[in-house]
Amino acid sequence: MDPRDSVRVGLVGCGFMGRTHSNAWRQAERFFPDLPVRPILQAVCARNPDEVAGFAGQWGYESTETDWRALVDRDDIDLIDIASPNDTHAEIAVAATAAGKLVSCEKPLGRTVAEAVAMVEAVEAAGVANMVWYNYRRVPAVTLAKLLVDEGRLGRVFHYRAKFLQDWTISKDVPQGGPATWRLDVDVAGSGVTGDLLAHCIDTALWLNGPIGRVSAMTETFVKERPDAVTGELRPVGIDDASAFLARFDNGSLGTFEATRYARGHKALYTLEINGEHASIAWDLHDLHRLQFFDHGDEGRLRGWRSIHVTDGDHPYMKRWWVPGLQIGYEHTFVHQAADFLASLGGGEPFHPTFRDALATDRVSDAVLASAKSERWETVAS
Ligand code: SOE
Repeated sequence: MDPRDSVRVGLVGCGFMGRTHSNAWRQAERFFPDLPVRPILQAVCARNPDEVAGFAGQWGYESTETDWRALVDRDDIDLIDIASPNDTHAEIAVAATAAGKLVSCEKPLGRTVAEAVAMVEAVEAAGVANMVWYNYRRVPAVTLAKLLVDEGRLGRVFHYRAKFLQDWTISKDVPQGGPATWRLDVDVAGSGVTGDLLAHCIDTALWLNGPIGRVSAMTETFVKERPDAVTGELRPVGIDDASAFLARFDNGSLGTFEATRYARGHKALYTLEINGEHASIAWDLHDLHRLQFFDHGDEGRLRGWRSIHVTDGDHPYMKRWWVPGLQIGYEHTFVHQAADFLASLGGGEPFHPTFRDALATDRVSDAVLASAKSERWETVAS
């Protein structure tokens, strides 16, 4: 019998994110053996009985459900982990909270600010621990960037630049709706690349560079009609295929952001750069274990961009993995998130991003969409 406390996880959804979360709960225990709270993969829920049974067997869940309400009602579940499409987030989170569960939720928090506000109010009124899976904060190189910013190494920040580029929806034959392409259906997703991709860029930006006050945006829907994945019927497309915006941060710096699924050749190119008075930082998801750092304080003859291979024992999270020089990848960011959340439950550092942090991201996304519509600068609500 393990003397440590445990958290019995009930996962909703067994798609791409269901796999990243399941792997995270499993590996957190193995690679962070000193965690004060141990995750137990108690149950997984999805509508298709065969699919959910197969998933449970593959990832080691002890039981299955086909209705999330039954999962939420169970006494042997402590945490509801929401990895289902965006249109389910608010309803499940609010019900889970009412049942006294801890809640973790995929991004974006809500399809709209109104949904996100309801979710924040629910978790805060109930006083239950909560988190949103903005996983890129926990790429060790990005966490190192945060430490360098917090140490004041950049000085006054002038520019923040981020983009997230993909190319998987260029063909007009890609359908909307259904289990694989719900991200293209506005009723399910809430928005297109603004909520799906820019939301990552915004979350990291708010974390690294503080609040955004005003935005000026443009969006475009390049393919106006797509077949429904279930009926095959052509339907108007309601999502933004591409979204770009200018931002004014409260610290006086200027931001430029871009996300698209129409950048031929790019699959998931998330890049960010910050330019400060004394130093600059740059990071690229396709080379995720490296942080580029330029320090103007270096001796002039040797001054230049350093490419830091973030794999050493004194780099964030890296002593948990292999030996210096050996890289880790995308899935580890979720493991770090699960481990940090479990540590916080056991009395460790408070966990971020919470639902309230993710609401701030939703508010920026909302202002971006409003500005694209109004063709004017919009103030981000607080
Ligand atoms: C979309 O293709 C997607 O899977 C996003 O939904 C994820 O959040 C992002 O990390 C990768 O791209």
